[in-house]
Amino acid sequence: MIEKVAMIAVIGRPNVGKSTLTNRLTGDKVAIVTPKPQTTRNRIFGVFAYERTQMILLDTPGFHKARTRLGEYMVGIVKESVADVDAVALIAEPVDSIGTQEELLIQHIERIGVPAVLLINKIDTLKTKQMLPIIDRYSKRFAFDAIIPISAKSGDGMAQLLEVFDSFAVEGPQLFPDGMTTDQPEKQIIAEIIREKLLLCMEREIPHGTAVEITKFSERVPGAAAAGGDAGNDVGNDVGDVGDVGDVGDVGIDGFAEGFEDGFAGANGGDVGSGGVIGGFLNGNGGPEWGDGDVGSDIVGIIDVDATIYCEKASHKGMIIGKNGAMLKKIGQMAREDIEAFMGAKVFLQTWVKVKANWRDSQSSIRNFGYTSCT
Ligand SMILES: Nc1nc2c(ncn2[C@@H]2O[C@H](COP(=O)(O)OP(=O)(O)OP(=O)(O)O)[C@@H](O)[C@H]2O)c(=O)[nH]1
Ligand SMILES: [Mg+2]
Repeated sequence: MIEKVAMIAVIGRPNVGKSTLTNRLTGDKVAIVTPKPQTTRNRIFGVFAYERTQMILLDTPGFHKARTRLGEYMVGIVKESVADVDAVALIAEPVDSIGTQEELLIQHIERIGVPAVLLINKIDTLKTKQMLPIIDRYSKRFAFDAIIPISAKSGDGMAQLLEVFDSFAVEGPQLFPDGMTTDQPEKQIIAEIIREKLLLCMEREIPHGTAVEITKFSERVPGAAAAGGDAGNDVGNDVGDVGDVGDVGDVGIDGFAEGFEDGFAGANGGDVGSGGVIGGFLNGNGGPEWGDGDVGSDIVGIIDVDATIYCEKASHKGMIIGKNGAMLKKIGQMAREDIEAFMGAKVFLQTWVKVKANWRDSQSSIRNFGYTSCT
């Protein structure tokens, strides 16, 4: 029986493990995780019950010196989140110095006057005695309510952390229904899965300049006549349509279909220029991380997903597509496996790549891609 709620903003520089911690405590993969900084772009709720408390973690983008309007948006989300919660969990790398980003965040916490705990993450990477100078340095800088060494990866320190988080809970009814682990809509989670694969597969600035838009998300009725053939026709038509858009627009679009043989066979009707349409079978057993549908739905049929990947330069587009479409195929396969595991259903995924120059500095593009303020 939930009687209390604790809203805790998880903040810190990029790559410290905010999303890893949010996923671990939530027990679901609500946020994507990669070894690259600036993975998270939006505020993501991770919801779970701890004893009689509903815990609502606000996973936030990494705090950094913004160089684009998207960066400014991300930093704004962090500041907004801090102002909105019962407590803040500042996560830091286990290093014996307070970095610029940590210092700026501590100053922000001081300004807002919100209770704060410091989580020193990744302690699996160092020896216990190396912890003491780190704790000492931070405790001299700011009166944190607690300083807890943790490993979001291994789970060390979670029991203590949960007790401390619970101490910030306030009386009140639960804000999310039982079993709901995030506020992210399915379409958004699917777009994020594709972005995760882009971050994992692409190097340097390329993945940071990508955004993913889901343009179709629909369920085929199970057992409906000629489902595969329909899919094929759909694919062929869609591909043709997209080709037209490419002709009219500034740059062409190259597409790739990933799914079932039936759909693939039909997909050959499309005409999309160099990228073409490539299809294939996959085992569909899914990645281990995307859970069993707690966050997803109970769809039992086949789900058609069309996704457009936007990047910033024609050269980036070429690299995302890869030789003979090999890279886009790999990204599509990896994403489809995870989307299937998340949705608990078969997925027919088509991906397209389009260039939108400097979109990260365009307010309207940023908004169109779903990066809109959460308040
Ligand atoms: N060794 C170790 N690695 C960790 C731990 N926690 C997270 N990581 C790794 O650190 C990297 C970044 O993790 P994320 O959870 O994406 O970090 P983040 O703070 O959300 O990053 P942004 O969204 O970019 O701000 C990933 O490669 C994680 O596997 C930990 O406790 N130990
Ligand atoms: Mg993150």
